[in-house]
Amino acid sequence: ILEDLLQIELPRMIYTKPQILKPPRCDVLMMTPWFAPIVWEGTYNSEILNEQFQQRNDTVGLTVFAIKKYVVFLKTFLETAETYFMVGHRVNYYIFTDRPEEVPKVALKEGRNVVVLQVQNYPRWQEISMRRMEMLSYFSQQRFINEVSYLVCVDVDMKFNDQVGVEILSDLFGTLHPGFYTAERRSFTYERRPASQAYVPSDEGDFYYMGSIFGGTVKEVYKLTKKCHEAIMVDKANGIEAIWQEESHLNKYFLYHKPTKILSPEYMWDDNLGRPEILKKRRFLAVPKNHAAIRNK
Ligand code: 2GW
Ligand code: MN
Repeated sequence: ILEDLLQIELPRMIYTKPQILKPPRCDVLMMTPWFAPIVWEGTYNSEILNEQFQQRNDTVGLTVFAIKKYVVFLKTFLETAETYFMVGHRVNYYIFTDRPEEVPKVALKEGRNVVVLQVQNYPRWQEISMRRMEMLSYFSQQRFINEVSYLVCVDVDMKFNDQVGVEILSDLFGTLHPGFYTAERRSFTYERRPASQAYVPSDEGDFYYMGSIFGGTVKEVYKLTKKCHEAIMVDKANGIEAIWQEESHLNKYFLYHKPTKILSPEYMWDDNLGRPEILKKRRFLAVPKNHAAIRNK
């Protein structure tokens, strides 16, 4: 990837110069202590990023699971992704489902494809959520590695509401949970029982990341999902399940494998949390769901 970057030559471009004494945002943290950018509106220039990415002609994979009744979320998810996700770039949508015949036909722009991957269903919802790690690791090495450069792995009960583009891409990225980005470390809902593989001691932890959107290169996503799946299996053998299922394991992973980029809550928002001043865009939104109706089998 670095080699590819070195061969990119940008055309003449006109834009206002960066100002060393006038950072674009003073109200939010733009960089972690390990020098990973935190992506907020106003901190990057899409024109430059798009030009660089365009020259590489890479494809981005967007993975989503729609098991049982969750197929109802696919139409809005795909339609809004066509409007806002990686506009102008090549995209493969990978839809994991047990109901392939219920995947809606949505009109796709050029360079964009839907791939339906049939998978089994699990009776417990916790298992449906956690088994995503197993299936993502399996398909990463079987298929995704040959088809895309980056993977973006998301929940399906979501809609795109503004641009989500190549600014999110990096070797390994996670997203700040919208409910915890201002919270103290002690209030992060990490797994706190030492018996679980997802255990995080009370004096450690950088951020609380949300399980509903993460990604990176196929290689990094493979390593992450494989390790999380293995940890989930060890827990299972020990008769323990982490408090927030695979989200807990993801948080443990990111503590000891620092993400190279972090997405602000613009990339995972829930309107139940209001509209704070620092939030200039709401790019990816939770779709309200009737828990009783949608979640029963
Ligand atoms: C069924 C009953 C109860 C909960 C989930 C499900 C279910 C989930 C299902 O019947 N079919 C299905 O495809 N799913 C997939 O799992 C779907 O992709 C969904 O977006 C994902 C996570 O379930 P969800 O969205 O209902 O849970 P949230 O929105 O509370 O998710 C957070 O917590 C989860 C773990 O508890 C995950 O970490 C998730 O990434 C978080 O956003
Ligand atoms: Mn969800």
